[in-house]
Amino acid sequence: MGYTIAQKIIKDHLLYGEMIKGREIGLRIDQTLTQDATGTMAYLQFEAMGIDRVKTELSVAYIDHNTLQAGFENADDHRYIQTVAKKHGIRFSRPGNGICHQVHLERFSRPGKTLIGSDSHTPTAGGIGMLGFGAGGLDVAVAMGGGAYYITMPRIIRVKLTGRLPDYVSAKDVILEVLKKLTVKGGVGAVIEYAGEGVKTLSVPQRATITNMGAELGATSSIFPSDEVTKEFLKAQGREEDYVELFADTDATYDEEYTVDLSTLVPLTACPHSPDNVKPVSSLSGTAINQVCIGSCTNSSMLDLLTVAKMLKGKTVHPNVSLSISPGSKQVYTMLAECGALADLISAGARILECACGPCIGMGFSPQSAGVSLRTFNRNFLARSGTKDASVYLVSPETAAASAIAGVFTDPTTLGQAPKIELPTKYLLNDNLIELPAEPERMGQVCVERGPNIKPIPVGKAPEKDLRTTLVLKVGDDITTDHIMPAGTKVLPYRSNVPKLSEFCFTVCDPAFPERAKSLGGGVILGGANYGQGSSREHAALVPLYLGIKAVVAKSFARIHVANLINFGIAPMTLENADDYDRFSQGDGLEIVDFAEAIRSKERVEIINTNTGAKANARLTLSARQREILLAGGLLNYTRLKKD
Ligand code: MIC
Ligand code: SF4
Repeated sequence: MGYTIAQKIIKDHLLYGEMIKGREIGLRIDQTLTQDATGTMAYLQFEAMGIDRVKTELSVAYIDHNTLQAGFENADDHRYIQTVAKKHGIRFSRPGNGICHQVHLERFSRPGKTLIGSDSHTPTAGGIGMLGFGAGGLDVAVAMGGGAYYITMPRIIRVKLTGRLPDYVSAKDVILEVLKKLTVKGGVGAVIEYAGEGVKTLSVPQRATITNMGAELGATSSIFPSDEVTKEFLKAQGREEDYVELFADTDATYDEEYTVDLSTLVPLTACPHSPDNVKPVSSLSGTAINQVCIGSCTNSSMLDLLTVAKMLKGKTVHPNVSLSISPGSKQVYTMLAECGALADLISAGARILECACGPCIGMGFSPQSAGVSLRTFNRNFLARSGTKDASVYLVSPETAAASAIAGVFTDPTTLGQAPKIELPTKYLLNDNLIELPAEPERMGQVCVERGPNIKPIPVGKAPEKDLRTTLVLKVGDDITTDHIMPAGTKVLPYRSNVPKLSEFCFTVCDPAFPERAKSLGGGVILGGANYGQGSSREHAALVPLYLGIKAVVAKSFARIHVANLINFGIAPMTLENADDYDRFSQGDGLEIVDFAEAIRSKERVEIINTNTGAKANARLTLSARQREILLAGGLLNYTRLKKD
């Protein structure tokens, strides 16, 4: 039987386990990346492991998220990451060099290799045929130390692309179409593989837009074949030698298959507050808008911004609209400047932001009260923009530009013929903002600088024999990590200060939660379906740990978050019968007899509501390794125990 693309890469990197769907497997990781909002924690954990030098082929630390420096905190964290990277063999992409996924795609991604990153959009690299996974910082730290990265052997969903995109319809519309079909839960446990004749018509940056938003499907990863188009891109990036051809075998089999005919697609938008709430742009035509943001790791490539520049040339952004543009990388930014496109953007009235995540993570550019914001980003979760009552719509760069000029939702296909954009056959190559690490013999001379904002990391404890506690919070379906641990200008500076960060935990849902959890000494959280979707931020587990959360019971969990919970010693338990959710109310007393023993050896536990006497069964779907981690009180303790 033949292999799919992902299966081939997995087979080449398999360290533990068997390639049987649903079983846990351990993979050798070739490359890692971190960004600054998760990186500080990842490197603190790497240091705690006591390993001198990274063991990967390549590890890169990017500074792209926390670039608004309203106090000393972010700047201190950047300095810490710069020095720790220099000491331990990690390349450092300086602030100003661009968004991690865009820069990695341009300069380091390699078909056929594995990559994990402490950021959920790491599968962006699938656009070049690399198998990328978003992971918690601790998992990245372990991989940097040469340890395996564990995932559940995925099922494979094949999305066959046929035809060619019409004028003004773009890669963003392809992934929005897939999100409409599969929803934010449809990719759970799966790798999405793109195939078919339509693949050839898409450039690598377009493919990367599609794999990037596979994260929004809940997918483990997404990947395209590595073909002539990939080769051309690598050649234009001066890296032709990194090319390897990679296709699925013709007799490979798939768990699910879908076809998307590119030629029938229309401009789409994801309406508030979920990336799968997709409608045609035309259905909103004429609706007034206040803000447009173009950029993010999804849509900030040369292709995207050249298209926008052509559409804005000689025009003026509508007076009711504020337009921001954040180029994805220094390469993109410099090339836009050199070819004059930047001047076209500036003169149309675009507010040019630095090449970083910016408004995508709520770092400035929050919309006005009850504002309507069109963004080329990948997430429109409630409050993520920094304005809780704003309505954020996800759109393509083409829809964004057309609407920015008109001041109302505008379907760009109504504009007639689209501008023709030629992608460069040679990109501007200058890696001067990527600092190399110290030579191994000099690493002892590097002094790691730590600011006062870096506070000790909470460490988990072994589970209690019997768990008697309180249901400290009950929440609904599709809770994102932005609900659990919000980001934005006010909160992000505290990513290395868990006590301070804890004041913001779950406040989007319930402002009283942090105080209540503290006064009760913690407890259990009850969630609905797809609990923990979105970002890879391990703070969404680390902070609940600090607040005393012992277990999370939910109807179902998102992949990265469940791994983070286990890494920090919080037991994830899945309700056997989703209706039992209704048998529990916030504030109820809970009891799980023989809790520790259940974690050691049982598949299920009985949860007793000590207020009402109601009972519910919950599954402990854990591998033997995960059980040991929970029994040790988390992965750091487990790794230390293994070392001794
Ligand atoms: C995001 O898009 O939500 C982030 C910010 O990039 C996160 C990482 C983080 O929270 O630091 C992600 O996607 O993992
Ligand atoms: Fe940055 Fe936004 Fe991409 Fe996250 S999704 S890495 S915040 S640009």
